[in-house]
Amino acid sequence: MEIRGCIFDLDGVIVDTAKYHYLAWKRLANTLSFDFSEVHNEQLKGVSRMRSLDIILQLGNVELSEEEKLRLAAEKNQWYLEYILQMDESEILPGVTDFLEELRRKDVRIALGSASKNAQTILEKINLSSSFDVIVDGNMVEKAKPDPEVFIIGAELMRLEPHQCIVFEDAQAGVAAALNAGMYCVGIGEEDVLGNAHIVIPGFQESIFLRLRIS
Ligand code: B16
Ligand code: MG
Repeated sequence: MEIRGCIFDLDGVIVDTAKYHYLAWKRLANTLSFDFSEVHNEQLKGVSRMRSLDIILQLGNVELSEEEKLRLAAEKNQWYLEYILQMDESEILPGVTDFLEELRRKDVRIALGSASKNAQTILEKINLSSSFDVIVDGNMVEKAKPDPEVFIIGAELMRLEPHQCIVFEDAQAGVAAALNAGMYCVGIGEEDVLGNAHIVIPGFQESIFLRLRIS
């Protein structure tokens, strides 16, 4: 396995924006007169905005027109933006900055592969935009994870073949997308959730280079 590029998911890998998605979705559910728990929020990780809304409406047993759904999704995004506009570098998850710098020193190409349409804004707020050679976000893809599109585009823009890339993912849909793309996948989180990934690690640490054989 000769690894030339690394593709990073954003939410749950670089930063923990799931907590802000949760607060904004909960507020939306509450305006529709039902509650939404953090346990339910797990189902939304890595899932697109409109699919997330469908899952929430199903939980609350609410049926709405497409037009109304678009309006609610936009409203939720406004509330979510209020949170992410307050973000700064302190929210980068432990070990990420060192890992990205080490990859740069080793001349490994670096891409972002996120379902979020707010990815560029978040990277700017945490001052990490320049760490990525390529950024693929929810505005650039038609098919959501587990479709491999987001990672295939990432590899193409890095001018690499899928087998030359590692994907770092925290969500089941994202792990499936990476495997569907024919890439090596490192799960970030818990083994019992991300067991389909090639390896699972709790977070970024130095020894990971040895395990991944990036020289
Ligand atoms: P937005 P990722 C995903 O980001 C989140 O995990 C998921 O919860 C969210 O619904 C999705 O982005 C869309 O986000 O509403 O900002 O477009 O994990 O793929 O980086
Ligand atoms: Mg994620």
